[in-house]
Amino acid sequence: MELVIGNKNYSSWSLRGWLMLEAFELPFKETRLKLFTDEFYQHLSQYNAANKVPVLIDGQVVVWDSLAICEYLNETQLDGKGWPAAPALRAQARAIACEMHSGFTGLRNEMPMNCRARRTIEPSAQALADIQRIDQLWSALREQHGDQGDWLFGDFSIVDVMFAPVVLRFMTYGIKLSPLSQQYADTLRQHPAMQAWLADALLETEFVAEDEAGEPA
Ligand SMILES: N[C@@H](CCC(=O)N[C@@H](CS)C(=O)NCC(=O)O)C(=O)O
Repeated sequence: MELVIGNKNYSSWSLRGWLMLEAFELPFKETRLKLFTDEFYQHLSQYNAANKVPVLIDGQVVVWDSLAICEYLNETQLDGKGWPAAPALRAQARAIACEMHSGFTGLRNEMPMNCRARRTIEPSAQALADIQRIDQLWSALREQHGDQGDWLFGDFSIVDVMFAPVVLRFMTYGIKLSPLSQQYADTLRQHPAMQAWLADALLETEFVAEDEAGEPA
């Protein structure tokens, strides 16, 4: 398999596809493109007109969306182990992953992922509501599943993959969380795959103006 991604410092959607492969120890070749360059769009145009990363290529199969990549790998490589086993928990996990995939626009717009930076911002009411919702979700899930493992549903799952960039956004903008949520954020940030991503991100030198926000902390 091959995964095409953008800059590790900035590309939050790429991190999801990449973490799914790395955390579940699935072998793949990584192709990293520089976001928003001519080379980026030229390379992506060979797959389809969506022109976005991440893209997973598995033989004749091309999957060009982070959540669809997680689902594809769950079905083809993991025998369903990417989600909780019980149908009720699986439905809840999917709802949360979809909420992350399609929502939290205040947070996403105002706090772009920027691994190397440490910034302060004044979040809008919408971004504050997003932060509060995520904090409540994480705390409630950790309270519910804390005795079954370190992750939101006990075992590591696609839900943790979906929230990985949020953990890095909170790190960059110094967002304060409740104790259980902070503990979870620290655990996810310390995951060896996340540490490897961060190490690579810190070696990058490209500056993407549209993904820079806030004042130096
Ligand atoms: N829904 C997509 C979103 C992917 C996305 O927006 N990727 C950004 C990079 S982080 C991108 O490729 N942007 C290029 C562009 O918008 O031209 C997913 O989940 O993969």
